Amino acid sequence: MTKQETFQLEFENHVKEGLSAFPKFLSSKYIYDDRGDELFQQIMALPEYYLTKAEFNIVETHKSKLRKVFNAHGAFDLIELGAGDGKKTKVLLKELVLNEVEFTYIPIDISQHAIDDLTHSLTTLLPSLEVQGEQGTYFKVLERLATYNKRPKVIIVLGSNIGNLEHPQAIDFLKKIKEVMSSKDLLFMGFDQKKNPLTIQNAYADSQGVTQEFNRNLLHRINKEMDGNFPVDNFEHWESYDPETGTAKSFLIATESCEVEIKKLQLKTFFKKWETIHCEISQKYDDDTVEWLAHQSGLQIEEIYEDHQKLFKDYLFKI
Ligand code: AVJ
Repeated sequence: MTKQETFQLEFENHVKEGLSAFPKFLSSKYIYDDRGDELFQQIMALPEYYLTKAEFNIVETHKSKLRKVFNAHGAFDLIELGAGDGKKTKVLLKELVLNEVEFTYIPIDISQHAIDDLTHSLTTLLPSLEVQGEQGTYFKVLERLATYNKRPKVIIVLGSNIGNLEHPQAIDFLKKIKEVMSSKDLLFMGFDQKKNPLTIQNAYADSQGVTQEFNRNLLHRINKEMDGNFPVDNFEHWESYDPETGTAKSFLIATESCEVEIKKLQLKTFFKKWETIHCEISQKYDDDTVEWLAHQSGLQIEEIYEDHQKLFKDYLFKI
């Protein structure tokens, strides 16, 4: 079975489980097909979605400090998990290349398409940059790199992607990264911060309804890929941020009762009016929580970088 087929089967089993459960759920992990990627690009450009701008500001403000920290032990591999379009990373890469730092940029992504696009745009922007894209799941590639690469590693994970994980899963994720790290290696990772609840609420319930379309893409994918008949327009997006736990949760809510049939799964599922599907969490953090996650995972915080509006932080960890 190809990787693609395995992932598709995983998606189908997830849909079966999530839509048979009470309360129902579907994971945001499956939003990202081509259309989902495009909608996320649109989200990053929204005025309400402060995360991308804030982290861009961090990288821009602290780039020369970061260059020195990353380069402290000489030539290194800069490994990025979840490369995306690399707007923030490009600031770092440019800083390193212009200062003639010796390093190789290794973006890892599940999508070969994303890697090819990124590699292509980088050869135009920074012709002297050494890029070695790796297609695959983060940990398989990381393990492979750890066994034959002798240079110090700087692993970067931007965008508060860890926020989609519940704390126990986040700890597993950090532990797996820690396992491939040696004493000279670094981890540089974004964590969106607790702040005025309204700022968070607005970032995930934008006025143009892009986030609604982003979530609805899950239903569109089920209709298209599993021969389903979700009346997608009858599912409205709802965002709920809990300032105590720091968890922003997104839901799709049925505004009418309906029966949905998904032929490929031989599944019929009924929605009562106002029934929910939980789609995503976007966890918000503070220093104590990140400190606790690091401690649980065997990592240590070395440095904390913040944007000028104090909305977002990137943490530098070592083992
Ligand atoms: C890609 C996980 C960082 O949770 O902020 C954006 C995804 N969801 N708007 C986030 C997302 C709704 C995003 N991450």
